Amino acid sequence: MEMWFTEKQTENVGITCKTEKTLYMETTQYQEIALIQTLQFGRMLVLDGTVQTTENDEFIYHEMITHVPLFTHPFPKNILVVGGGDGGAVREIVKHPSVQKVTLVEIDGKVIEVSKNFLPTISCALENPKVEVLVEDGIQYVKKHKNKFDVILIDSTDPIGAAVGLFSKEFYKAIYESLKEDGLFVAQTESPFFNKELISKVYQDIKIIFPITKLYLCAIPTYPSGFWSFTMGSKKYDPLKIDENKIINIDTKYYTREIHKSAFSLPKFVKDLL
Ligand code: AG3
Repeated sequence: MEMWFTEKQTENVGITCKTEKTLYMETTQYQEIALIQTLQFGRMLVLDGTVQTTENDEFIYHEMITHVPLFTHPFPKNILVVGGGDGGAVREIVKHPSVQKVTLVEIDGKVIEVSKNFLPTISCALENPKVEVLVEDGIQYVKKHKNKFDVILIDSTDPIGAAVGLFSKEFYKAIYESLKEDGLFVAQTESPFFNKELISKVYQDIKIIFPITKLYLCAIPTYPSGFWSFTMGSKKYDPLKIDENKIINIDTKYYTREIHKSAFSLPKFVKDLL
């Protein structure tokens, strides 16, 4: 008997993967967590039926959510990740020698536990001495800490349930306050094909608060439409005016100097959303 997993990405579109077995499944206070062994993508973390990360394509998302902002800031020392309990973003952040401390604030401790147990190549840096892992509400955490971080990353799920507040103008204001005077942040902002209104709204909201607002793109096979966006809000540094020589050699599979620039070249229909 063949087993297949389908994420219904929209009312009318889905992604279907042949699976070997379900390694773990549990419903927490926040969501249903599943860890599935797929043939094409390796192990896959699924939250409330939506694919969060897979062993084979996670590098694209995790490199792009981290290295673009960390190379935009000339000397990022203190980093906050909201969400991202799988640890993929943290693994990339600690590759930057300037980084002294990474704080990961994940609302659902089970996501961290499951990733540590089943996704060792993704969660491997969670035990790094520079990393502090906190299980609490990221929105409350950001509100409590002012003028503290060089870079903040919002590594969230889709804007449903507990994550809705992470896409709000009020939260972006709190992020502004939580950043140092030359700080910057990046949020994952969904698919330009399937989430057009969300992308427009988020961009406008961030633009009112941050002097520099930029959207960038990458291709991720397992996410809806395969085409993904991130939005950056920055107080001082422009990601397109960086000193390229400051991009040092760190071990990556997707991110390059060229990609750092080209990711900001937007197709006409995406530009028109902004
Ligand atoms: N967070 C973004 C996942 C969104 C995918 N959406 C979907 N499959 N419907 C990924 C977290 C990885 N650290």
